[in-house]
Amino acid sequence: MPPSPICCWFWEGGAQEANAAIPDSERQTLIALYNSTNGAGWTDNSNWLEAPGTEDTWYGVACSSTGDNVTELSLDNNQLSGNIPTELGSLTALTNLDLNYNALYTADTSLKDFLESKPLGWENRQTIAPETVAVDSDSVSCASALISWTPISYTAGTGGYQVFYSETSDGPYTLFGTTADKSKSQLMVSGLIPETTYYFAVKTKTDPNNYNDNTVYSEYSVKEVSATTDNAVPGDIDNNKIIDLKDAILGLQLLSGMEPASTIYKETDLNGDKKIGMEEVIYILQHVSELRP
Ligand SMILES: [Ca+2]
Ligand SMILES: [Ca+2]
Repeated sequence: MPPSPICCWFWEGGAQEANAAIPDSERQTLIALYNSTNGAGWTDNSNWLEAPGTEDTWYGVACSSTGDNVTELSLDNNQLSGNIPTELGSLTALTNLDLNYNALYTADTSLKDFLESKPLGWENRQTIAPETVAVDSDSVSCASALISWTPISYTAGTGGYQVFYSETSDGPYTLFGTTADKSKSQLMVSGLIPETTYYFAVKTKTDPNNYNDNTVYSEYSVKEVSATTDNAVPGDIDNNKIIDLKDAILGLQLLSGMEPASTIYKETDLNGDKKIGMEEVIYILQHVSELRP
Protein backbone atom coordinates (compact mmCIF):
# COMPACT_ATOMS: atom_id res chain seq x y z
CA MET A 1 0.00 0.00 0.00
CA PRO A 2 1.50 3.41 -0.90
CA PRO A 3 2.29 5.61 2.07
CA SER A 4 -0.26 8.28 2.88
CA PRO A 5 0.61 11.91 2.01
CA ILE A 6 0.77 12.85 5.68
CA CYS A 7 3.24 10.03 6.27
CA CYS A 8 5.49 11.20 3.39
CA TRP A 9 5.41 14.78 4.50
CA PHE A 10 6.78 13.82 7.87
CA TRP A 11 9.43 11.51 6.42
CA GLU A 12 10.62 14.18 4.04
CA GLY A 13 10.62 16.60 6.94
CA GLY A 14 13.35 14.47 8.52
CA ALA A 15 11.49 12.82 11.39
CA GLN A 16 13.68 10.24 13.04
CA GLU A 17 12.99 6.62 12.51
CA ALA A 18 11.57 5.21 15.70
CA ASN A 19 13.22 2.52 17.78
CA ALA A 20 10.25 0.31 17.17
CA ALA A 21 7.14 1.12 15.28
CA ILE A 22 3.65 -0.17 15.56
CA PRO A 23 2.34 -1.78 12.37
CA ASP A 24 1.04 0.72 9.85
CA SER A 25 -2.42 -0.86 10.20
CA GLU A 26 -2.49 0.11 13.90
CA ARG A 27 -1.29 3.61 13.09
CA GLN A 28 -4.04 3.91 10.48
CA THR A 29 -6.58 2.71 13.05
CA LEU A 30 -5.53 5.46 15.46
CA ILE A 31 -5.76 8.02 12.64
CA ALA A 32 -9.21 6.71 11.72
CA LEU A 33 -10.32 7.14 15.34
CA TYR A 34 -8.97 10.70 15.38
CA ASN A 35 -10.67 11.59 12.10
CA SER A 36 -14.02 10.08 12.90
CA THR A 37 -14.33 11.47 16.44
CA ASN A 38 -13.39 15.11 15.78
CA GLY A 39 -9.74 14.79 16.85
CA ALA A 40 -9.16 18.47 16.12
CA GLY A 41 -11.76 19.29 18.78
CA TRP A 42 -10.50 16.97 21.52
CA THR A 43 -9.57 18.56 24.84
CA ASP A 44 -6.09 17.06 24.52
CA ASN A 45 -4.76 15.77 21.20
CA SER A 46 -1.07 16.30 21.97
CA ASN A 47 1.26 14.74 19.39
CA TRP A 48 -1.54 13.00 17.52
CA LEU A 49 -0.83 12.42 13.79
CA GLU A 50 2.89 13.02 14.26
CA ALA A 51 5.45 10.86 12.46
CA PRO A 52 5.39 7.05 12.41
CA GLY A 53 7.14 5.74 15.50
CA THR A 54 5.87 8.53 17.76
CA GLU A 55 2.51 6.90 18.45
CA ASP A 56 3.32 6.05 22.05
CA THR A 57 3.77 9.79 22.70
CA TRP A 58 0.27 10.59 21.43
CA TYR A 59 -2.02 11.68 24.24
CA GLY A 60 -3.72 8.67 25.79
CA VAL A 61 -1.83 6.07 23.74
CA ALA A 62 0.57 3.52 25.23
CA CYS A 63 2.38 0.77 23.39
CA SER A 64 3.92 -2.50 24.54
CA SER A 65 7.39 -2.32 26.06
CA THR A 66 8.86 -3.37 22.75
CA GLY A 67 6.82 -0.61 21.18
CA ASP A 68 5.29 -2.74 18.51
CA ASN A 69 1.60 -2.76 19.46
CA VAL A 70 -0.93 -0.37 20.90
CA THR A 71 -1.84 -1.69 24.32
CA GLU A 72 -3.65 1.24 25.91
CA LEU A 73 -6.05 3.97 24.83
CA SER A 74 -7.06 6.32 27.64
CA LEU A 75 -9.22 8.90 25.91
CA ASP A 76 -11.94 9.27 28.51
CA ASN A 77 -13.30 12.73 29.34
CA ASN A 78 -11.69 14.18 26.22
CA GLN A 79 -14.54 15.45 23.99
CA LEU A 80 -14.47 12.57 21.52
CA SER A 81 -17.63 12.76 19.44
CA GLY A 82 -19.02 10.59 16.66
CA ASN A 83 -18.92 7.13 15.21
CA ILE A 84 -16.21 4.77 16.48
CA PRO A 85 -14.42 3.32 13.44
CA THR A 86 -14.81 -0.46 13.08
CA GLU A 87 -11.03 -0.81 12.69
CA LEU A 88 -10.66 -0.21 16.43
CA GLY A 89 -11.63 -3.84 16.91
CA SER A 90 -8.43 -4.87 15.11
CA LEU A 91 -6.21 -3.55 17.94
CA THR A 92 -5.83 -7.07 19.28
CA ALA A 93 -3.07 -6.19 21.79
CA LEU A 94 -5.25 -3.52 23.40
CA THR A 95 -5.75 -4.35 27.07
CA ASN A 96 -6.70 -1.00 28.58
CA LEU A 97 -9.38 1.01 26.84
CA ASP A 98 -11.14 3.97 28.40
CA LEU A 99 -13.52 5.94 26.22
CA ASN A 100 -15.92 6.96 28.99
CA TYR A 101 -17.52 10.41 29.30
CA ASN A 102 -17.48 11.19 25.60
CA ALA A 103 -20.11 11.32 22.84
CA LEU A 104 -19.30 8.10 21.00
CA TYR A 105 -21.47 5.49 19.36
CA THR A 106 -21.38 2.54 16.98
CA ALA A 107 -23.98 0.33 15.39
CA ASP A 108 -21.43 -2.40 14.63
CA THR A 109 -22.24 -5.40 16.82
CA SER A 110 -18.80 -7.03 16.63
CA LEU A 111 -17.16 -3.74 17.56
CA LYS A 112 -19.62 -3.39 20.43
CA ASP A 113 -18.64 -6.86 21.66
CA PHE A 114 -14.98 -5.89 21.43
CA LEU A 115 -15.54 -2.69 23.42
CA GLU A 116 -17.64 -4.52 26.00
CA SER A 117 -14.84 -7.06 26.49
CA LYS A 118 -12.61 -4.33 27.94
CA PRO A 119 -12.68 -3.81 31.71
CA LEU A 120 -14.07 -0.29 31.87
CA GLY A 121 -17.03 -0.66 29.55
CA TRP A 122 -17.94 2.33 27.48
CA GLU A 123 -21.56 2.57 26.35
CA ASN A 124 -23.21 3.59 29.62
CA ARG A 125 -21.30 6.84 29.88
CA GLN A 126 -21.67 8.18 26.37
CA THR A 127 -23.71 11.30 25.71
CA ILE A 128 -25.43 10.22 22.51
CA ALA A 129 -28.51 11.43 20.65
CA PRO A 130 -31.80 9.86 21.78
CA GLU A 131 -33.62 7.48 19.45
CA THR A 132 -37.29 7.16 18.47
CA VAL A 133 -37.85 10.91 18.45
CA ALA A 134 -41.49 11.55 17.49
CA VAL A 135 -44.28 14.11 17.50
CA ASP A 136 -47.48 13.14 19.31
CA SER A 137 -49.98 13.91 16.55
CA ASP A 138 -52.84 14.44 19.04
CA SER A 139 -50.80 17.15 20.74
CA VAL A 140 -50.33 19.37 17.70
CA SER A 141 -52.16 22.69 18.02
CA CYS A 142 -51.90 25.94 16.10
CA ALA A 143 -48.84 26.86 18.15
CA SER A 144 -47.42 23.82 19.93
CA ALA A 145 -46.43 20.18 19.59
CA LEU A 146 -45.32 17.53 22.08
CA ILE A 147 -41.97 15.96 21.16
CA SER A 148 -41.01 12.61 22.70
CA TRP A 149 -38.04 10.22 22.58
CA THR A 150 -36.46 7.29 24.38
CA PRO A 151 -34.00 8.43 27.08
CA ILE A 152 -30.41 7.30 26.56
CA SER A 153 -28.82 4.77 28.90
CA TYR A 154 -26.46 7.34 30.45
CA THR A 155 -29.00 9.17 32.60
CA ALA A 156 -26.65 9.70 35.56
CA GLY A 157 -25.12 13.13 36.10
CA THR A 158 -26.90 16.40 35.46
CA GLY A 159 -27.84 17.47 31.98
CA GLY A 160 -30.88 17.21 29.75
CA TYR A 161 -32.28 16.95 26.26
CA GLN A 162 -32.19 20.00 24.06
CA VAL A 163 -35.15 20.21 21.69
CA PHE A 164 -34.68 22.12 18.45
CA TYR A 165 -37.03 23.12 15.62
CA SER A 166 -36.57 24.26 12.04
CA GLU A 167 -38.77 24.90 9.02
CA THR A 168 -36.48 22.72 6.86
CA SER A 169 -35.08 19.29 7.67
CA ASP A 170 -31.49 20.37 7.06
CA GLY A 171 -31.80 23.40 9.35
CA PRO A 172 -30.64 25.72 10.69
CA TYR A 173 -32.26 24.47 13.89
CA THR A 174 -33.30 26.80 16.72
CA LEU A 175 -33.10 25.67 20.35
CA PHE A 176 -36.54 25.73 21.97
CA GLY A 177 -35.66 24.44 25.42
CA THR A 178 -33.87 21.84 27.54
CA THR A 179 -35.40 19.25 29.86
CA ALA A 180 -34.50 19.30 33.54
CA ASP A 181 -32.61 16.00 33.40
CA LYS A 182 -31.73 13.05 31.17
CA SER A 183 -34.48 10.76 32.41
CA LYS A 184 -37.18 12.96 30.79
CA SER A 185 -38.75 11.65 27.61
CA GLN A 186 -40.80 14.57 26.28
CA LEU A 187 -41.05 18.34 25.96
CA MET A 188 -43.90 20.56 24.71
CA VAL A 189 -42.63 23.01 22.11
CA SER A 190 -44.75 26.17 22.02
CA GLY A 191 -44.77 29.53 20.29
CA LEU A 192 -44.93 27.98 16.82
CA ILE A 193 -46.61 29.71 13.87
CA PRO A 194 -49.98 28.32 12.70
CA GLU A 195 -50.19 26.31 9.47
CA THR A 196 -46.45 25.83 9.29
CA THR A 197 -44.45 22.61 8.89
CA TYR A 198 -41.70 22.16 11.44
CA TYR A 199 -38.91 19.64 11.79
CA PHE A 200 -37.75 18.64 15.26
CA ALA A 201 -34.42 17.24 16.46
CA VAL A 202 -32.99 16.49 19.89
CA LYS A 203 -29.49 16.60 21.32
CA THR A 204 -28.38 15.21 24.67
CA LYS A 205 -26.30 17.37 26.98
CA THR A 206 -24.28 16.22 29.99
CA ASP A 207 -22.96 18.84 32.40
CA PRO A 208 -19.50 18.61 33.94
CA ASN A 209 -19.35 16.29 36.97
CA ASN A 210 -16.81 14.66 39.23
CA TYR A 211 -15.64 12.34 36.46
CA ASN A 212 -16.08 14.62 33.51
CA ASP A 213 -14.62 18.10 33.07
CA ASN A 214 -16.61 18.98 29.97
CA THR A 215 -20.10 19.87 28.93
CA VAL A 216 -20.69 17.02 26.47
CA TYR A 217 -23.21 17.38 23.63
CA SER A 218 -24.40 14.60 21.36
CA GLU A 219 -25.03 15.01 17.68
CA TYR A 220 -28.60 15.76 16.56
CA SER A 221 -31.10 12.92 16.53
CA VAL A 222 -32.27 11.83 13.08
CA LYS A 223 -33.65 14.90 11.33
CA GLU A 224 -36.81 13.48 9.81
CA VAL A 225 -39.43 14.19 12.45
CA SER A 226 -41.97 16.78 11.35
CA ALA A 227 -45.46 18.12 11.99
CA THR A 228 -47.65 20.83 10.53
CA THR A 229 -49.33 23.15 13.02
CA ASP A 230 -53.10 23.68 12.85
CA ASN A 231 -54.77 26.79 11.58
CA ALA A 232 -55.83 29.36 14.17
CA VAL A 233 -59.48 30.40 13.87
CA PRO A 234 -60.06 33.88 15.35
CA GLY A 235 -62.08 33.51 18.56
CA ASP A 236 -61.44 29.77 18.97
CA ILE A 237 -59.07 30.60 21.76
CA ASP A 238 -58.62 27.03 23.04
CA ASN A 239 -57.93 25.88 19.44
CA ASN A 240 -60.39 22.96 19.58
CA LYS A 241 -62.05 23.83 16.25
CA ILE A 242 -65.30 25.04 17.86
CA ILE A 243 -66.19 28.57 18.94
CA ASP A 244 -68.47 28.19 21.94
CA LEU A 245 -69.19 29.49 25.43
CA LYS A 246 -66.12 27.75 26.77
CA ASP A 247 -63.98 30.12 24.70
CA ALA A 248 -65.88 33.09 26.17
CA ILE A 249 -65.43 31.79 29.72
CA LEU A 250 -61.72 31.20 29.17
CA GLY A 251 -61.40 34.75 27.82
CA LEU A 252 -63.23 36.16 30.85
CA GLN A 253 -61.09 34.12 33.23
CA LEU A 254 -58.02 35.56 31.57
CA LEU A 255 -59.38 39.11 31.68
CA SER A 256 -60.29 38.85 35.35
CA GLY A 257 -56.85 37.57 36.32
CA MET A 258 -58.04 34.04 37.06
CA GLU A 259 -56.04 31.06 35.90
CA PRO A 260 -57.76 29.92 32.67
CA ALA A 261 -59.07 26.37 32.90
CA SER A 262 -57.21 25.29 29.75
CA THR A 263 -54.51 26.52 27.41
CA ILE A 264 -55.21 29.77 25.62
CA TYR A 265 -53.81 30.36 22.15
CA LYS A 266 -53.08 34.01 21.52
CA GLU A 267 -52.67 33.07 17.85
CA THR A 268 -56.51 33.13 17.69
CA ASP A 269 -56.42 36.86 18.31
CA LEU A 270 -59.01 38.85 16.36
CA ASN A 271 -57.86 42.44 16.25
CA GLY A 272 -54.15 41.98 15.67
CA ASP A 273 -52.87 43.06 19.10
CA LYS A 274 -51.55 39.53 19.74
CA LYS A 275 -53.58 39.31 22.95
CA ILE A 276 -56.84 37.75 23.98
CA GLY A 277 -58.99 40.52 25.42
CA MET A 278 -62.50 41.95 25.64
CA GLU A 279 -62.79 42.28 21.87
CA GLU A 280 -62.41 38.52 21.49
CA VAL A 281 -64.87 37.79 24.30
CA ILE A 282 -67.52 40.06 22.72
CA TYR A 283 -66.92 38.48 19.33
CA ILE A 284 -67.30 34.97 20.79
CA LEU A 285 -70.54 35.89 22.61
CA GLN A 286 -71.97 37.46 19.46
CA HIS A 287 -70.95 34.39 17.48
CA VAL A 288 -72.56 32.00 19.99
CA SER A 289 -75.75 34.07 20.19
CA GLU A 290 -75.86 34.33 16.39
CA LEU A 291 -75.74 38.12 16.53
CA ARG A 292 -72.87 37.77 14.15
CA PRO A 293 -72.25 35.22 11.43
CA1 LIG B 1 -62.91 26.54 21.12
CA1 LIG C 1 -56.84 40.73 20.69
